[in-house]
Amino acid sequence: MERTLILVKPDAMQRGLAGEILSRFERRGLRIIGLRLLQVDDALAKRHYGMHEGKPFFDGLVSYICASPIIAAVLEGTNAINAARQTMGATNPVQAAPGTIRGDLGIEIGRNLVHGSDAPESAEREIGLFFGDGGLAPWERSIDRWVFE
Ligand code: DAT
Ligand code: MG
Repeated sequence: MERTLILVKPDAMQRGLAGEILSRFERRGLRIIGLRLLQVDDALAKRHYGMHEGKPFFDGLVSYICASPIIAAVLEGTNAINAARQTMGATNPVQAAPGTIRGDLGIEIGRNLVHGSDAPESAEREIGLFFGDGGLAPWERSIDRWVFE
């Protein structure tokens, strides 16, 4: 069982695609154990995207993620990190496979709809950034057994 951090980015929020995007993860079998709507500020954006500092697209990336309220979600499931990234599709929507979120809903690399953690260490770090003050509600196994076991 693994956890991953998902962000529904401002372009998806502005286009009214939040439900569609969360629904695709849900239908895949990933459980929502944390969910919040928030406005990312410059400081949080720079921490979240710290590994990209110095790259030519960094400033644009930071202002993009701050452009409107976003949804942050923690998803849990078997191989949740890789499962979510498969459902998201490749970073550049033009290269993302049809059937993926980015492949079906986008065309611009700078407006690629969704973020997902890329490794267990980044998932832990990113979940801490967005849910460090709590707010996770892991399901009781007695409840989820009916669907997932
Ligand atoms: P991903 O979001 O698939 O994990 P990443 O971590 O390499 O991709 O990059 C973070 C974000 O930065 C990505 O979602 C979109 C933006 N980005 C990456 N490469 C870019 C590029 N060459 N030009 C513009 N934006 C880019
Ligand atoms: Mg990444």
